[in-house]
Amino acid sequence: MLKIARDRFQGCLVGSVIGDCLGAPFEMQNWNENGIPRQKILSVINPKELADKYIQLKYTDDTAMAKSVCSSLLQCKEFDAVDLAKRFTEEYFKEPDRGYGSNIVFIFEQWKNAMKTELNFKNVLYPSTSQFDGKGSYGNGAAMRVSCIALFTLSLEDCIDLAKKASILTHSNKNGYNGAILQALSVRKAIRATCDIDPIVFVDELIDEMKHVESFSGEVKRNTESLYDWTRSQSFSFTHQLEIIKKLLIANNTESKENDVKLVNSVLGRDISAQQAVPAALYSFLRNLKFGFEETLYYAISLGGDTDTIAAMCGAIAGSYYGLKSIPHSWFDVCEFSREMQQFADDFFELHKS
Ligand code: 8NA
Ligand code: MG
Ligand code: MG
Ligand code: MG
Repeated sequence: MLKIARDRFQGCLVGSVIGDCLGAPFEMQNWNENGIPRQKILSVINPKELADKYIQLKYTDDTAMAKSVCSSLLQCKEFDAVDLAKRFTEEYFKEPDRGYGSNIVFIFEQWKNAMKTELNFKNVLYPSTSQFDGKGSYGNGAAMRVSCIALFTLSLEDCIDLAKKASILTHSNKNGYNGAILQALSVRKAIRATCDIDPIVFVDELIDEMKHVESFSGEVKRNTESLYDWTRSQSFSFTHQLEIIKKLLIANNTESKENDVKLVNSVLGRDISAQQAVPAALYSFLRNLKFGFEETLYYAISLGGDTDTIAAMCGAIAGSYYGLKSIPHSWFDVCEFSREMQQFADDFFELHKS
């Protein structure tokens, strides 16, 4: 039996939807290297002020797709590629204006046709593996939806295997699915932490795990040059990015947020690729361990760029560690679908009790 508090299951999925809803108003609004000023963020999402307002902050594609992964795993009690593809497709055509990436929608269209002609998805991976001249998508759209896989699986191997399977359906590029694996592993580690997290140990363990994962999906080149040389390196790997995160954490720039954001944006990035968004989300969590859930989320959003997705992934990791109790009530109340995500978390929790 898995001994993890229900509160942390809830924190994971509620943290994810809250990150999505709170980050969405800032998405792609600020490409300044200094990111988004704290005052600007507080003027929109300060929990004290939101408590008096009768507004609803809408979720985006991140939650729309996470919803399908949760409901598919809970209903099928195992990974079922065709079931998940159908749910993604139905969800998209029900509400196409949730801010989906510009290429993923072609996959939904092909699946819709497959559903109409009842060919029964002979090759459910065909649309994904055909994208970008066969290279597949490396967008962050797989990573943003896989956090619940860390709640569903017990072993490390199953977590990696399922994160990959749930990703390649739409993101067959190795950086697209490996980014999703890193996100699922980060949630897994955060939710299982039994004492204060040492950020360096956390990263070192992820480096070992990702080295193993990436050794199966292309060469992982090691470079002993400086931080900047690494980021210019042609052969991208998440293992490299984790080494950069470790260097940033050791340099420990927690005193000056402005300088830190500038540096992080130049060495990690914060765009719609998994290569940039997943490390940015993980770093946001690890850098702010002293400050708690709320500050962590402000920081993730302050990077700018793909703020809803970075905040959704960071929110899932942070929520898994701090638990639902650490999330301001007014955020829970104003964010669309928080209650439903809490119910999904309860359902995953119950699975492990039986
Ligand atoms: P996706 O799979 O369509 O990828 C997003 C974009 O990344 C593509 O449209 C391409 O421009 C680029 N891309 C991905 N793979 C490759 C490749 N192999 N070669 C060249 N370019 C590539 O969508 P997704 O599901 O990964 O979504 C990624 C992000 O985009 C999400 O954060 C999502 O929220 C969305 N997004 C939407 C808006 C909006 O307002 N509609 C704004 C920002 C981000
Ligand atoms: Mg989105
Ligand atoms: Mg986004
Ligand atoms: Mg997004």
